[in-house]
Amino acid sequence: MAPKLLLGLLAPILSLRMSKAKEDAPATRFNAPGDFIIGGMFAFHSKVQYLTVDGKPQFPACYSFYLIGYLQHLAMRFAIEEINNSTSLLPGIRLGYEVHDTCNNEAVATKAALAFLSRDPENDNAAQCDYANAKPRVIAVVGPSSSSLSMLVTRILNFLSIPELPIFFQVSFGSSSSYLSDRQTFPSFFRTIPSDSRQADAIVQLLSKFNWNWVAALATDNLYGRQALEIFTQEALLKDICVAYEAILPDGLNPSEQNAKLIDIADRLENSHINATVVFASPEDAEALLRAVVATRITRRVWIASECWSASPSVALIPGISNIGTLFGIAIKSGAMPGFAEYVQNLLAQPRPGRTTEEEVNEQCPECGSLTYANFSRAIQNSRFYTMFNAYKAVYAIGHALHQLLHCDTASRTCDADREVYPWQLLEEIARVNFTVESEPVYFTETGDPPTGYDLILWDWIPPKNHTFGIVGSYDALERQLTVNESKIKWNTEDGKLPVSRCTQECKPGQKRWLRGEHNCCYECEDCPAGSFQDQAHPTECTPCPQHQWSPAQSTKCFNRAVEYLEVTDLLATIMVALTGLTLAQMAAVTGMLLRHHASPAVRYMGRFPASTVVLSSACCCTSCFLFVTKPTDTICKLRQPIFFGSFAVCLAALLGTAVRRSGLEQTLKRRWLRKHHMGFSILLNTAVQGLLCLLWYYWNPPFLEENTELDKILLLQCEDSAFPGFTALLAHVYCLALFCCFCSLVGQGGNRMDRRATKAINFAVVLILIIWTLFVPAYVTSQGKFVALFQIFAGLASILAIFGSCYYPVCYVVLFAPHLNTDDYFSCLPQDPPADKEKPSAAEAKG
Ligand SMILES: *[C@@H]1O[C@H](CO)[C@@H](O)[C@H](O)[C@H]1NC(C)=O
Ligand SMILES: *[C@@H]1O[C@H](CO)[C@@H](O)[C@H](O)[C@H]1NC(C)=O
Ligand SMILES: *[C@@H]1O[C@H](CO)[C@@H](O)[C@H](O)[C@H]1NC(C)=O
Ligand SMILES: *[C@@H]1O[C@H](CO)[C@@H](O)[C@H](O)[C@H]1NC(C)=O
Ligand SMILES: *[C@@H]1O[C@H](CO)[C@@H](O)[C@H](O)[C@H]1NC(C)=O
Ligand SMILES: *[C@@H]1O[C@H](CO)[C@@H](O)[C@H](O)[C@H]1NC(C)=O
Ligand SMILES: CC(=O)N[C@H]1CO[C@H](CO)[C@@H](O)[C@@H]1O
Repeated sequence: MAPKLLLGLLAPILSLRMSKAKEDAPATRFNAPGDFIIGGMFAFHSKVQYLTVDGKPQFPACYSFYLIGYLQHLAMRFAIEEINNSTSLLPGIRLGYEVHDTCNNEAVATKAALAFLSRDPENDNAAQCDYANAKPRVIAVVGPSSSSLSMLVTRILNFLSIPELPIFFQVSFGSSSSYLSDRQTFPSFFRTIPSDSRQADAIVQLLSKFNWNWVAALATDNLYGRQALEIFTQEALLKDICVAYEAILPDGLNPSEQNAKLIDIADRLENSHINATVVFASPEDAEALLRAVVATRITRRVWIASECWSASPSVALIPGISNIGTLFGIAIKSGAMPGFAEYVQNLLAQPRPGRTTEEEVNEQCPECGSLTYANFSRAIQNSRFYTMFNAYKAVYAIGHALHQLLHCDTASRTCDADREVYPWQLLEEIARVNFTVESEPVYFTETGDPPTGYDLILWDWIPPKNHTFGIVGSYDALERQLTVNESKIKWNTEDGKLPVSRCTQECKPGQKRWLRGEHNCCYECEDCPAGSFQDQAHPTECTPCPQHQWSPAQSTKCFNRAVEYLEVTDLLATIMVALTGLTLAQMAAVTGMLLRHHASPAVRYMGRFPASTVVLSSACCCTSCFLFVTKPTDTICKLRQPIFFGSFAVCLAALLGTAVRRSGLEQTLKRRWLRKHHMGFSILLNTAVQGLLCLLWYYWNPPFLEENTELDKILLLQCEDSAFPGFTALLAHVYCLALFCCFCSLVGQGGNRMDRRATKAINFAVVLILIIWTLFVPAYVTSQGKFVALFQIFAGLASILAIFGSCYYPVCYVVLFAPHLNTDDYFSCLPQDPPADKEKPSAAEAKG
């Protein structure tokens, strides 16, 4: 139904060709007979005119000869002839061709497409209704170049078949629209040029490479331009490039209106100070635009030309174009076609068969009769930058597919020439081709796209009227990577330096962006504060450093903090350790002396139990000091305070017991057992209190290893003795104990002279201890850092020395230097009673 309707609508077009019926078809300029015919659609002209004759609208008339389109068709013919000559590809098979001019126009292209469908080349009306199993004259179509025409032609060709079974396929060489990658809509479309999405990627990479993020984008008013612009804007946004000005170039206006609009666009570009402009345009539109730009005297900007006009000779020849600045072009990567220049030269020199049928020539191409090689020499010189090679590759792709389909055997040089070939079979085969031509790989992805990349070209103007295109980089379509050789780029700026196109200058490393306005290319910069850093992935944020690291202000990274803790090697700690050692040494000396003279009255007066308790516990307390000057671990943190305060409390408890005895307060105790064992009781009780406080502490809020980061650049390992009920409670208990001891030694009335002296000594020691710890508290509370722990060691050592100094040194003095005083009498001791002493030491002392 639908196909018939379409044919009905197209009948007037079809009848046009019918009137041109000729007798037997000779080889003409645009046709050659062969076993298989390849169709070609090329734009020999770029414009059409809609004329009316006697008020009747006419078929559009083509004008404005398009040299590159003509060369593309020659490249196709060159490839066909090469394949015909070849003994390895399609041996013995002759390919023919049938080429039509599209004039870059939908109506003209439709006519050409329908011509391919007709059974009889001379009768377009012989259209068939069932193409599914038909064998059209043309097995494949190369072209057309423009994306919109490709879509139209693909649709027409597929429309006339059973929808799921495309009968024609095209290998297009110039249609870059990414819509054509849609396999649902264009199942039979293949192409030898990359899709526009790759081009957008390449341009965005180029902009990023040179740090241009404030750009303008202009596009032709057609499907190609609008779509390329859309894809580019999207890709740019992802890479933080702002398209600050966007415009569609005018189309279809009369020349003066069009020029006015272009001048307006150029004025805006001039006033915006945007230094980089991307132009997706057809060569004609680009030429018109750049004429306006040259007229507006915009100079020293950067221009990026899309693949369509990246090497357009007509643009390059605009007078004064060399002032516009630096022009980059994205050109489709192509290869050399050795022999092509000679081929064209020979062809144009030959007397052409087309000349005889002047009518046929004039119908398609009136200019073609007068062409000489000189017209093409410049384009052929630069053929690298045009799409000729892609037409050439397209023909080879068809040739290779046919080669497979006909089961050609290269060794025996035979093909199954009689095989029926349907276009849909060729379609399957072409999806599988994989070969190289002129060392360029040719195959098609699932979307019908090739593995072709781009060349980045730089225009160079040679005064007065010459130019060259230099290749300064390339884009790999598989890797999706643009590489640019910067040393080859000559910047056309005042100072020859890289031009800048940014809304605001880039932030320095270590600064974050403070966005202003809607564009995220416009911002102010702010230093990241110390303790945070700026990473490239989040330009608008400062990321805080992890706990174990630090950073100065305006930093791009964090540094590991130096781990510090109180070590023996620190000077103060060394001094403390030495002091501790000395204390332990004098303790050992005193102990040794006491042991040696254990029988002397002076020593016996002191009593063994309290003396040994004091010595042992203060030794323990001293030893615990070493736990404060090693690398702290959690266990050490948990152990050190209980050991320190526990032993110190035992020491004080023993002192308290002695004080109670010497001061005679013992007698005031009610219970007899208490009177007898008050010393042991005091020790037990105070140990129990310490134990209980520790239990509470460890249950509630135990000490732990702290990684202190308050100081810059340093990770301080220290034990955190949580305030309450831990450290404070232990300290308070010890302090109260000392206070009580002081109280007892003050209140008590000693029995005899010696007892009073002993009480005074204890009192003196305890008062010293109280002073030391009273001073300790404010010093401890107000200080910070690793040396704080030393205060505690110092206080502990001083307390122990105070006890030894006032209680033991006098005894030692008497024993060593005043033997005349070392008598029972002097010490008011009980007469020596060794057996009792040995069996019941505490009882013996109790009597003292
Ligand atoms: C094909 O072969 C003919 C005759 O051998 C030769 O003149 C012609 O140049 C060849 N064409 C190509 C494209 O190789
Ligand atoms: C080809 O070159 C000749 C001589 O330079 C010129 O007169 C003619 O217009 C050119 N043809 C085309 C189509 O450009
Ligand atoms: C094409 O063939 C080459 C080897 O001849 C192979 O490495 C490559 O993967 C093939 N490519 C595809 C798309 O099949
Ligand atoms: C243009 O420059 C190229 C390379 O520098 C040179 O080969 C060519 O002859 C020049 N053409 C003209 C018309 O000056
Ligand atoms: C870049 O171009 C220079 C010549 O202009 C060449 O010497 C150099 O090798 C090229 N570098 C790369 C990476 O291709
Ligand atoms: C463009 O270049 C000019 C001069 O080289 C400079 O003053 C201006 O700031 C640049 N514009 C942008 C947007 O970078
Ligand atoms: C081997 C062969 O058939 N070569 C022919 C290929 O086609 C050209 C014309 O396009 C002929 O000239 C060759 O003879």
